[in-house]
Amino acid sequence: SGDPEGETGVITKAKPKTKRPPLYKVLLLNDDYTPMEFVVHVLERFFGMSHAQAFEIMLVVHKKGVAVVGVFSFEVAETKVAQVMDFARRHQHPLQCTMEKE
Ligand code: TYC
Repeated sequence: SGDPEGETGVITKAKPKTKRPPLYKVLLLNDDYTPMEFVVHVLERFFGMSHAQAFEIMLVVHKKGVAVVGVFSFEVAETKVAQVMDFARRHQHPLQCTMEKE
């Protein structure tokens, strides 16, 4: 409480601004060519999912076109996207992974 600005007569409260960093959704996109088992493997390997979890999310992407596979800090999201894109490219699959601010 108090009136740190003075003069206005309006009671204000000084709030320590602890702005936390924004989070980023990592998205996996469907395509017609990447094998389902490859996508399941990607989700297990890079997103720490169980086989059952990975299969479930893979099917969501397959049916709906896209799904959020994780939410991370900018740096971690960027790394995940790069890892998935590199792994897909090395195996010559067109799998696409991207990120967007939450
Ligand atoms: N649609 C692919 C198929 O039928 C499977 C697939 C699922 C591809 C998820 C990409 O992110 C993806 N083989």
